[in-house]
Amino acid sequence: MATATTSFEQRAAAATNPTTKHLFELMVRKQTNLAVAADVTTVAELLHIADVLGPHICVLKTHVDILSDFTTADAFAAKLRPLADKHGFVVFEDRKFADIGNTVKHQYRDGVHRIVEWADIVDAHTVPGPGIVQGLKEVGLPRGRGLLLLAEMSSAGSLATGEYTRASIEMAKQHKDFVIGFIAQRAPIPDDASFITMTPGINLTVSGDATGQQYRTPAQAVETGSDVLIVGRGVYTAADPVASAIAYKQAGWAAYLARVQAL
Ligand code: S5P
Repeated sequence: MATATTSFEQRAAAATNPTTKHLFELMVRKQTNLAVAADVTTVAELLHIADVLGPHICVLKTHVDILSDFTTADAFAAKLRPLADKHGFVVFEDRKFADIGNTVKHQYRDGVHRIVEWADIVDAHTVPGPGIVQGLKEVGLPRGRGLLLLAEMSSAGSLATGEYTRASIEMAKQHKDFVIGFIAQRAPIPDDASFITMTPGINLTVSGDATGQQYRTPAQAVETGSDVLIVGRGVYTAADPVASAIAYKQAGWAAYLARVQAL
């Protein structure tokens, strides 16, 4: 099955990882491939975004370590998980683990954040080698969680290119039970539709920021094989974030339909 030619319905039916299946199913039901990057710094703002944008998104992406008033994982989960259930979205903690297997195991399971308790999906850099996947898998697989590997980045001058990207793809193939896909600018394995490609660096109006971020439009990203479009400031700093989320959702879904129907 090729990514470009296979519908999300077909990919949901074929999925073996429970998180992959759940995600594709809710994307189809809600007709959205929009992930919102809720890069705000208080829990109240994050929960507000989750509640008002929840109907329009398939993924809520968090950076829990920028929340200045985070108290306990239990309190956080008790507020966030009901919103994920109510609106039907998955929670992706963009932790970008990058250490040896033994250390990331603790960072995923322990500490103040206890990420595995409330995040359906996390992501990891591949720079340490396959031990990082092994460590995270020991914690996440028994809980039915999923991992994304960073195969490419959106920022200017990224070193995640060429051989690094190819090695990241191989690492994913070795751990298909737990690695559900990639953070990348284009589908890294275009002929394998079981992997999800999530793409940041998406904006409809600007082409970059002051610190190296580079943007493409939803249509450009979907054309190169992206399944889920990650939008941060394009939505949450807009004058009307709900209207903006709807605009991104519609642009992303139209591009997906065009891709599936064109082939
Ligand atoms: O390559 C990357 C990978 C990620 S996950 N480039 C990124 O920008 N991100 C994340 O996507 C980043 O951490 C931020 O949360 C979001 C992009 O935010 P925006 O405001 O630029 O849309």
